[in-house]
Formats: sequence, structure tokens, C-alpha cells
Amino acid sequence: MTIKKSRFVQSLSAFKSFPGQGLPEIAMVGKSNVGKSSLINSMTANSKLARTSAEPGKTRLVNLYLINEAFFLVDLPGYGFAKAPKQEKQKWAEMIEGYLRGSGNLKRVFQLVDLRHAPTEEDQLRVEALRHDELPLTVVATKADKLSKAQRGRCIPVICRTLAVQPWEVMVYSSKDGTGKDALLELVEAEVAPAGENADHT
Ligand SMILES: Nc1nc2c(ncn2[C@@H]2O[C@H](COP(=O)(O)OP(=O)(O)OP(=O)(O)O)[C@@H](O)[C@H]2O)c(=O)[nH]1
Ligand SMILES: [Mg+2]
Repeated sequence: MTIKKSRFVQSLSAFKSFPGQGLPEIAMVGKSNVGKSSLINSMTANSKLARTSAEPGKTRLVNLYLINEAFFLVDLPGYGFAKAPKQEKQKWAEMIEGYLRGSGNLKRVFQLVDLRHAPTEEDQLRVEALRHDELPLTVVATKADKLSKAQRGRCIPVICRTLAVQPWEVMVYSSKDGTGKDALLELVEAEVAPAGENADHT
């Protein structure tokens, strides 16, 4: 799929009624600084769309981006940012949980982890919660550009084991060099196509 149009629509601080017009949504979940906002910019080839930072704790609201006037990419605050004030962390956790549980149009969650590091206990809990809520999930292992091909191969089993996911549920990605972008866009296309469009017509 080609993303031709992308624009910021709204920030939500608490989940009440989602103004999504019934369009499909795909959300980014993961630790602070793992690269959620960068992933949105990379997928849309719009480097100014979502605000990113080398410092963790940049995204503090639920941010909705309308893509091709057809679906939303949803950027969420991160978790696991040890230095953030406790109250703030609590607020972010409520926002993440409230959004994931409250959105009726969520087609898939991209659970981001840093390819270089074993997932944390919080990552494990997140994945368990997504499974429990029966939300389709894909693990996106980010910052692949920081590792060689051989190193990448060694990291995937660690991620699979720690998160109890299968290798085909994990996609390797780099927002820097575009690794994995085509594959992820294909996945997005399959999720957001209007009902029937992917049907086998033979
Ligand atoms: N090398 C490399 N750096 C990346 C990649 N993705 C993100 N980064 C860098 O990682 C840092 C954090 O990126 P963000 O996209 O702001 O991370 P986030 O998950 O949105 O963080 P919060 O909003 O704080 O939760 C920035 O300095 C990015 O440039 C990647 O694929 N490769
Ligand atoms: Mg962010």
C-alpha cells in the first residue's frame, strides 16, 4: 500500500467517545523511547507528523493520525519510563488501557520492542493483556539498523521466548533505513481494507 495522505486529527487525554467515524484503527504500544512515533513518521514518509525525541516520555496523549482518509494510526504514550513522576505514569497507563479497551475499531496493535534488548516484564504484561482482550497483535522489533543481520537473527528467539509469541508474529523494523516497511504496510493494508476487498473472487 502507498500512504498518500497523512494528517494529525486529534489528541485525547481521556477515553470518552472516540471520534473515529467508525474507521479502522491501528495502535502503537510500547516502552517510552522504543520508536512508536518514529514508526508512524516512517510508515507515512512524513517526518514531521508525530513529534519524536531522544528523551523518553515525549508522547503524552493519545494522538490520532488519519491516513489516506481511510483509517487511523494511533500513537500512544509509552510505559516504563522510570524517571517520570508517578502520577504522570499512572495517567499514561490509564490512557493506554482506556484507549485499548474502549476503541471498538481497533484492528491490530503493534507492540513495539527494541530488537537489541530482551523485552521487559512490562512488555510481557502488555502482551498478556492484549491476548486476554483478544486484540490482534504484531510485535514490531525496532531499531534494526543498529544490528547486523546475524545479530538480528539471534535476537528474535529471545523476543519470542520472553513474550511467548511465534516468529511469524514478529516483524523487524527500522525507521532509519526502512527495513521492514513494505511488509508492515502490507499488513496494514490487509487490516484496513473495506470488508470484502480481500475476499477471494475466484
Ligand atoms: N537508530 C534508530 N533510532 C530510532 C528508530 N526509531 C526511533 N529511533 C530513535 O529513538 C528515539 C525515540 O523515538 P520516538 O519515536 O520518539 O519513541 P517513542 O516510542 O514515540 O517514545 P515516547 O513518545 O517517549 O513514548 C528517537 O531519538 C528516535 O530518533 C530506529 O528505527 N532506528
Ligand atoms: Mg512517542
